[in-house]
Amino acid sequence: MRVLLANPESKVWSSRKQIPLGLGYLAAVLRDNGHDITIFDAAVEDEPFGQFLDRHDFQMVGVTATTPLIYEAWKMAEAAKQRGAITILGGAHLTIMPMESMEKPFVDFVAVGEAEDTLLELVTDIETTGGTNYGAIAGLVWRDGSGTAIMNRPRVLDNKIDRFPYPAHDLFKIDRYTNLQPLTDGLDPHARSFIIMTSRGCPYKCNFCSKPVTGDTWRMRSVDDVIGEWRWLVHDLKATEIGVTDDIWNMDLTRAKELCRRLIEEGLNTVPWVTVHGMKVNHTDLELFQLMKAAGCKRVGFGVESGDEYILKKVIRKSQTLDMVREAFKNARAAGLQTMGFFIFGMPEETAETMDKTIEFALELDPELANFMIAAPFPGTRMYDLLEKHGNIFSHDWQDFAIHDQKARFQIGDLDPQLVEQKWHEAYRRFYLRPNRLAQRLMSKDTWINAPERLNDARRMFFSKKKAHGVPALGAKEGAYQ
Ligand code: B12
Repeated sequence: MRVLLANPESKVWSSRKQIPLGLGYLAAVLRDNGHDITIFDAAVEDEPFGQFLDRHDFQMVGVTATTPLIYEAWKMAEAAKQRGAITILGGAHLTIMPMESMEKPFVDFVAVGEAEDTLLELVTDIETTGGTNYGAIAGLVWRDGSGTAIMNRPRVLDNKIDRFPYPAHDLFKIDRYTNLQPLTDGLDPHARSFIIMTSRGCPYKCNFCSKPVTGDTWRMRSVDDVIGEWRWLVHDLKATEIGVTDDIWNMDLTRAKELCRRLIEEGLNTVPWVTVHGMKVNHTDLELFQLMKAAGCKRVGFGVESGDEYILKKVIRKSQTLDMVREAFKNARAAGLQTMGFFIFGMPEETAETMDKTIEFALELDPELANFMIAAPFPGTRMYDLLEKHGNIFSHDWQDFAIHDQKARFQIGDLDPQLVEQKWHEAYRRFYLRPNRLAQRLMSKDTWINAPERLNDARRMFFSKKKAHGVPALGAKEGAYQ
């Protein structure tokens, strides 16, 4: 079957572009089974989606979506349906709210959860029987003869994830993607950047984290399988930068060390790599960071979230203490790695005092890069449920569910949304307007090459704008130091 897999363009998240890996996995599975697969990632294409569809003839069009991108995904599905294609949607948002999309007449199917098998079974069924077995495909939502949407039994997550082929990295226009942390310098801005996922999921239960696809599970690929893909990226696809994009690649410390040892043994440590989404501070020790350094890692990021022990333990339930964070930063630095910290402002129960502690903690840890975010309540999270019951979420427009935006999104108890925004700005000012940091920025090439954007970023991060809550800030972009 001729299948197009499409990724909508994010208006919020625009400066870092990396491949939608989920589509890469789906493409690989379908391709291995003889189907003709094309990928359209609106973030990097030159032409509008409709025009692209007019030049081709796809039998099926599949679109992926996270929560803030669902409207764009619907537009794509509608355009595909108008041209006669079978349409299917999948991804994080569809796994939380499959029926919302089934209400759209231009959506034929929704896949809930991981869909390597679901999509293959669907395509096979359509080709071989004309579509008589939809009811038997786990994880599929479809319409019966009377037009009623039916949700099949869920697909059980497979523990043996080595059986999935490597994502079809070669189907993406890789030269059009940015490096993995484009606004942070220190890494090659013209790198051929690939991402790799060595494990799926995370067992921790942080109140803000939306993980509909994997739930609270963690499943790892074998070191051999990961090394095989890494070798393909370096030797065949000529990667010059690699990003480990797991939620928690170091969950199993022994395996993490083994992976590093193998990268060294195989000579794959010549290509720099980063942990794009960070790693967890527990499950680390000095030896791990030393091995990572020797294996080519440049920079590690950690979800620090808060400098207040109560918020960390009782509100976020992060399962880490401030001392564990200190220890991880100390060890990473001792091993010669650059560090990066992610911090959140505006959790339920936050006060001026707890947010001040977060700022102080960022200053104490003093990572090369600090990324401050304002809490966003994604549906399906503990935080969302709490706010729905006891708080006030200002907007239920999914477009506003983006974390890298300077708006507070809710009120609960004594939490003051305006104070949250003030503290967020204060954090950026106090962290980056220190004389040594300012000097660093002024000496960085990026500051001068991208002067207009950087000025804009500075204005947005350092200074408050008076605005009504819940009104999206036009042109808002992600944190400039990500
Ligand atoms: C890498 C990543 C990014 C990257 C790249 C995203 C991209 N290019 O698409 C960057 C950094 C740019 C990013 C940005 C954002 N991200 Co992000 N990201 C991830 C991360 C860590 C990995 C995604 C991934 O590759 N997963 C691995 C693949 C195998 O899984 P998958 O994508 O879910 O795909 C499987 C199924 O969902 C399904 N499927 C997916 N698409 C489709 C399509 C069809 C047709 C079908 C049939 C099936 C299907 O089949 C796939 C294979 O099994 C996830 C966390 C996670 N573990 O998933 C968060 C995650 C997806 N991101 C999230 C969020 C919130 C965002 C942002 C909105 C953050 C923000 N700025 O506010 C932006 C949105 C931008 C965007 N493009 O969507 C949330 C989504 C929550 C939600 N409710 O939607 C997640 C789950 C993180 C979290 N725990 O909160 N993200």
